Amino acid sequence: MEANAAAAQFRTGGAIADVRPYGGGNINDTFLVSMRDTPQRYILQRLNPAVFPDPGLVMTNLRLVTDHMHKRLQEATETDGWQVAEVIPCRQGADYLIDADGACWRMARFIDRTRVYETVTTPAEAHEVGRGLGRFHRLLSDLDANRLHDTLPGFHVTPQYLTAYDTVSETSRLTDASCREVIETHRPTAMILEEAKARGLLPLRVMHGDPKINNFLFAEESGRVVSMVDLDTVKPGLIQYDLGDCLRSCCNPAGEEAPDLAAVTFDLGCCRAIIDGYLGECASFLTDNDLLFFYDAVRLITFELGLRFYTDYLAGNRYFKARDEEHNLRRARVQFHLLASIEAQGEEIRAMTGGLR
Ligand code: GN1
Ligand code: MG
Repeated sequence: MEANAAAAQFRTGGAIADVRPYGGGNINDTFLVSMRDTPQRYILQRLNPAVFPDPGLVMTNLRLVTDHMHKRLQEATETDGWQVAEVIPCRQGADYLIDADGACWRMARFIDRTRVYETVTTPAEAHEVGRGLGRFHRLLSDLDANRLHDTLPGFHVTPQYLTAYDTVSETSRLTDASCREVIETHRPTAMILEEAKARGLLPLRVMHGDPKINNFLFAEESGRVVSMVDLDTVKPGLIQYDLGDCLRSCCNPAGEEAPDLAAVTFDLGCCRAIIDGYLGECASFLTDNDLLFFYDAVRLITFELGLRFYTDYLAGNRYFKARDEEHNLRRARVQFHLLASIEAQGEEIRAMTGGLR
């Protein structure tokens, strides 16, 4: 189904003026829908069926999480202007639409007077990102994570990505010596968070799953983060992966698509500001163990994303959208380069996130 036809199936309550591609997601297709007679805009998304085989579960999670946040915000005396994207049902009343090809479409109200960034450029922005992620975790801290579905089994379970890599690399005609070396050096560390989870050191909580910089909405006027979007990957998991992924994404000023590896570094000032903003929201419910594992999480999630990109390169670019055959290889190199920068500054990062173990 075309995006125009899909948009017409939802309860926007008026004539649609324009539907255009929006944002740069690596998995789903996203569109911005504008109306002819009102300024209200909408976000329309087509979920990638190869990645999300059971979109009904994604939407159930979305409902649970957004309803819970709404409830907590209604009870709060100070909401700081935090907003939760409202799900727009289809004309038949369901939360989503399955087209003739089996793909899932869904729509949300666009949160107006906000903007997204592709990189963090000031300490104030970094602090806001940390505060935003902390707010998200805090609002959901009393939602029983077991009520959510695991929509992407194996997502952010590093040892499983290693198993997938081992399988693919056996048969792929492609290889890259330096990526292989990084993977073999880091293989022994891949279990650290899963082991801590299994030993009961880290509790299962509600995680966002993809807290990269362009999933934070900044209010145009105040510059404050007022929402987190892209809730497809919300699931029961470790919040360590979230803070780790947020630092991985935001503290690399050159971005994931950096053409020049030399520009890829992990910015400690940005890291400090994000952690500061985050702890300001979450310190009250985090345990000592939570803090202790934050450094491992930054390191692990950066390694994991590099491994995922590299495996997809070896597999012929089946998961992440890629512009050319080597796009995922270049993305992998960026993450592995960032990993080296993180490890070179390991002591400093550990000191910021919970001291030495
Ligand atoms: C994917 O599609 P997007 O850009 O929202 C991926 C994340 C990665 C990210 C890297 C479901 O997210 O895990 O961190 O690319 N999402 C999924 O840019 O695999
Ligand atoms: Mg995403």
